[in-house]
Amino acid sequence: MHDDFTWGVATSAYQIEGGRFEDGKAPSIWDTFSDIGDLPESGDVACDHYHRYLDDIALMADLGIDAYRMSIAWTRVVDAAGNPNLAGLAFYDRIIDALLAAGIVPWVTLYHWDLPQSIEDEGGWPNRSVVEAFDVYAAIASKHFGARVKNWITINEPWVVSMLGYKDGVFAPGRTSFADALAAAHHQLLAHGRAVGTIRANVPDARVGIALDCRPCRPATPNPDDEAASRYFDGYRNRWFFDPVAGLGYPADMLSAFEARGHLTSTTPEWLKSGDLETISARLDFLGVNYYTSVAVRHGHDEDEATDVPSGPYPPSGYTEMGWQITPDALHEYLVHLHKVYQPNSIVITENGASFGDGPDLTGRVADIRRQDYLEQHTGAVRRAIADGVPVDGYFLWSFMDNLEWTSGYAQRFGVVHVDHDTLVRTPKDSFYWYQEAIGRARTS
Ligand code: IFM
Repeated sequence: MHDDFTWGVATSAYQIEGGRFEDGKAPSIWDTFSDIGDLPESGDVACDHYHRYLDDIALMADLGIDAYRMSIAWTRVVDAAGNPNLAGLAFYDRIIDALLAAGIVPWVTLYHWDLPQSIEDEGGWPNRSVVEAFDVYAAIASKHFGARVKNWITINEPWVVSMLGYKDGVFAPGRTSFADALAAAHHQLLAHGRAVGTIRANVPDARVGIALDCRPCRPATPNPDDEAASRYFDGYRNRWFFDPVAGLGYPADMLSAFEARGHLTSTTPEWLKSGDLETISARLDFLGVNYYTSVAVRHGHDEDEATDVPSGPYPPSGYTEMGWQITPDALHEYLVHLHKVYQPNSIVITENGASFGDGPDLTGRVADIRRQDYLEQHTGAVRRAIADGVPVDGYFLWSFMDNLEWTSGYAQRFGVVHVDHDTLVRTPKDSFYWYQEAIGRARTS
């Protein structure tokens, strides 16, 4: 790893902040979803980072990271009329100032799933007017924080927002139309492209990227039906996002497949306007990649993630408690693939990590050996990709601390810091010390 390689940890606003009613925060779609849905827990208090951020930043300093990837809650900093909310901006001022004072570089994500409810009420991501609203937000945030924040991520995991939120209805806002999900995907990518220009206009030395989630896949068997299913899954899950961002437009095979399945009325969708693809493929300073697992795809399962395929192409070395296969080789292979096909000038792993439920033993120690193994294997995969010539320039571990894992509540624990969700006491896990040492070793090697 080169000297400028960035080692960091990542979180997102709704998953850690709490402070739902503080300082004029407006409701987001996740506030609504937790109010009306059948969720185990809400983010109303979460890790109470809203009030405990100084303690959390002190732990981050102890961890020895270069950078902290956080998200801003749109609903804290912009009011329903599109004007800045000064009290909300001041909360992030305090965090950013504390990070900088601790020698930690802030990387700010603008959108990590918490759409203002007022915008959802006007149609949400499927309605093109969201692009303008996002640009107003990006302008407010980049003008306000740009002197101190140079690293910007526009949107996190647009596949999840579109498909789980608007097609499957299992995430906020809980809608179930494939056609709307495709429009939601397009408008997120368009909002991303517009925001790249807006951020650069306000922060001339900004480094801007997007965080795309990926699920590398292979056919479960050489059977042509499995091969076709895998090709479709790859298009639906990965290429639909990576291709347009890289300037290749929407994949032609998927436009036809979506039309054939009735998700689009034509291969020239009505939401695709002249100039959109140019906006979406704005030059990036880095491509953010979130990687957790890979899948083997079977015929009949080309839109789901069947994890029970016994002998997939990437034999898993185990499973995390999300039920996800542990397949570090797929990360290595996918990084090589991204480099070859899309040639980004820089790749940053914007998320990677694992859910394991280990808690403190009688001495207070959290011996989360499985997470250490996972991290060791995946940072090893990143090293191998770099040795193969892939320009990976950073790695953000998901997550700094146990937090609200969306509809799974607090039961799934991704943190290197354990959080007791009754007392909110933080306890660094063994993986925290493993990461601290790994960063130290990388700096001196
Ligand atoms: O917790 C999430 C995060 O919000 C987005 N990426 C995947 C993580 C683990 O599921």
